[in-house]
Amino acid sequence: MLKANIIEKLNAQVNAEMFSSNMYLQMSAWSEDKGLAGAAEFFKKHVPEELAHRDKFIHYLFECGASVRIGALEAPRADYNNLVEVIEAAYAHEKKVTAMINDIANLALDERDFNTFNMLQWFIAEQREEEVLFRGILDQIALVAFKGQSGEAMFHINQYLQRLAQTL
Ligand code: OFO
Repeated sequence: MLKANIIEKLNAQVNAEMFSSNMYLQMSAWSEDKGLAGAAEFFKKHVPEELAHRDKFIHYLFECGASVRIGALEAPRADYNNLVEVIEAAYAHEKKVTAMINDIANLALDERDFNTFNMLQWFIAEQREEEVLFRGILDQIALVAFKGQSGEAMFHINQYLQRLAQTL
């Protein structure tokens, strides 16, 4: 039996994962608009991944006999000045999600809810991977001195994202 405060946080996380999915879909659409097919593919790969995260939380709530409450979703940011800004926004978002997951883990420990704490281990590892992924892209961006300008560096990063998309 889950405590009400844990159920509330898990339901909030269900919404957060749906927001993440929409955010990546919007980032993919932005990239498509700019002719960045590699970036568009890379971001699109994250869309079902985030929905799979949502489903893991929903499944856990069901397993525990708790109710699922879907809330309203904010529209994700649609306008960016360049691709560097998009990647930075994705990285910042993943760091925010990591903080949310850590917050639930912290509460689970406070409540001695070891099942929830155990379930969250998968997400803690996943968030580490997500942060490593985006930090790695930002490293490549620095390496080719890409600051969002059109030209060789942008071509390079778009291709790099295309290759990364194949590995996701
Ligand atoms: Fe991108 O990990 Fe879920 O939100």
